[in-house]
Amino acid sequence: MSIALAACRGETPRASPPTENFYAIRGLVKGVAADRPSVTIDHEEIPGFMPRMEMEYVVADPALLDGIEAGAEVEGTLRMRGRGLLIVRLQKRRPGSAPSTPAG
Ligand SMILES: [Cu+2]
Repeated sequence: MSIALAACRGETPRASPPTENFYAIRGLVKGVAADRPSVTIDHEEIPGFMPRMEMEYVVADPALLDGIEAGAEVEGTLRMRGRGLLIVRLQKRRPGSAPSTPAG
């Protein structure tokens, strides 16, 4: 049994990381928790991924929360790796600015 498993797994020894997907996220900040660090966002629909909802997202770096406070309109990038969600980019939206390109 263990031999069969080993053979199966040994087929391709390359260490491929879990699939990563990136999504643009936009919404209104409801709260910031610098100690986690995380941000709660009432976000717009993320097409093909999530309906509009309010939820807490962990951020990749506490520095991403600099200048972000409740009530701020923000946009950013959400990374989905395996089943882990992480905000890897976050910035305030400037009033009247054109929508940013998805490429960021
Ligand atoms: Cu969500």
